[in-house]
Amino acid sequence: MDVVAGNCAKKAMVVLALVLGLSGICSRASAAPREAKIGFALSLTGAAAAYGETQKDGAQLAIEEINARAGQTGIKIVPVFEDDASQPQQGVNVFNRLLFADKVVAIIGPTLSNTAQVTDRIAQKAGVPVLGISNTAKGITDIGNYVFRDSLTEMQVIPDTVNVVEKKLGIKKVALMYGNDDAFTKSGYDVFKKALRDSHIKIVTEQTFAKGDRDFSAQLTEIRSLKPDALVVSALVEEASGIVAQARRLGIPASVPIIGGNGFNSPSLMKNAGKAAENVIVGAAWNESSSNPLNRAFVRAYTAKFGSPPDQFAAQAYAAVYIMLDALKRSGSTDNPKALREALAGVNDLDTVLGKFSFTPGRDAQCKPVVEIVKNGRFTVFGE
Ligand code: 1QQ
Repeated sequence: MDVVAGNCAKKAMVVLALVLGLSGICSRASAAPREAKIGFALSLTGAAAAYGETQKDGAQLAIEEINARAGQTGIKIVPVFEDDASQPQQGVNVFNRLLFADKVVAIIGPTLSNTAQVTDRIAQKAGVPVLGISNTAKGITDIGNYVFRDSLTEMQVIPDTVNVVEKKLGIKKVALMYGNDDAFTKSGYDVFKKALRDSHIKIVTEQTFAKGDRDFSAQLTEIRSLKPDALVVSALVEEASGIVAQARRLGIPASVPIIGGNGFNSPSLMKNAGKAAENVIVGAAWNESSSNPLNRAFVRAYTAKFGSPPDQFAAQAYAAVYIMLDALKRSGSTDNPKALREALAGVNDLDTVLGKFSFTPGRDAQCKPVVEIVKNGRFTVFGE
């Protein structure tokens, strides 16, 4: 009798232990979501800091929103933010740290194509996905199948910009200016040149400059003497601001529009160049006024948190974190870079602040460009 009772008690204890154990597992699963460690390589200092700062803000907002719902999704994003200082060599140091010390499951960034063309090879070799959020130069995703971007390339945006400008303003001859020491500014120059030729618009002069230049009077004086219908510029925003301000100061009239590539998409253009930035025309991947409900909520939340509205760079960073979340959910893991790569390749028609988002077979962004014009210090829609 005692033996039987003892057996029963033992069985009951085993059952109890199982129940407690299982419920322990279950409650652990809902209480502690799986952590996805994601590296961010952003230009928080140096020539591209104006972009990196809003990228960090956009990413941080998305991470906060996602982590607030981690109980439901089962995924918590643990970011590791690093500053690539707008320099390829610092980008290499940052990538090495993120990949081999922090062991992140993916990297978002780096800010500049000039850095990405070096760093993304390291991620490719390590088999860890990298998602560019502002790389628009040709060839970045050709580095390999672990390299993605949610930023439209110059090639995807500029021909459209030139078309819209040609149709609306009927320009016939332009002056072309570009930075000859940067992957993005050179790529933008190549694309502008081809698009202008395709539209039978004459290039009356080509002028160059380099990162860090502050005085553009020699180039602009030459340009002024040739009386172009428009000034076309491929520059990062620091140099773009100087060129725009000095062009007007040197007497290139406001009736001669200035047309820029992706580097112009930062509101620091208006902050630095003031009134001279009025009527600048630029192609973009996103505009603040988009009526997409996700975008309206994003603009509201961002403005409330940071005190000024987001720019395109913040929007692309914010979208990238949600693209990662979508892929992480489908990959079935938070620490398997290979599975995450496969899942990223499968992102399809995802609702984002950039609109419905998919990757092309070559892992570039597939979303709609917009042509903007600066009015009263804001980027407004000029045409689509
Ligand atoms: C690039 C760019 C820059 C203007 C943005 C950071 O588009 O480097 O590709």
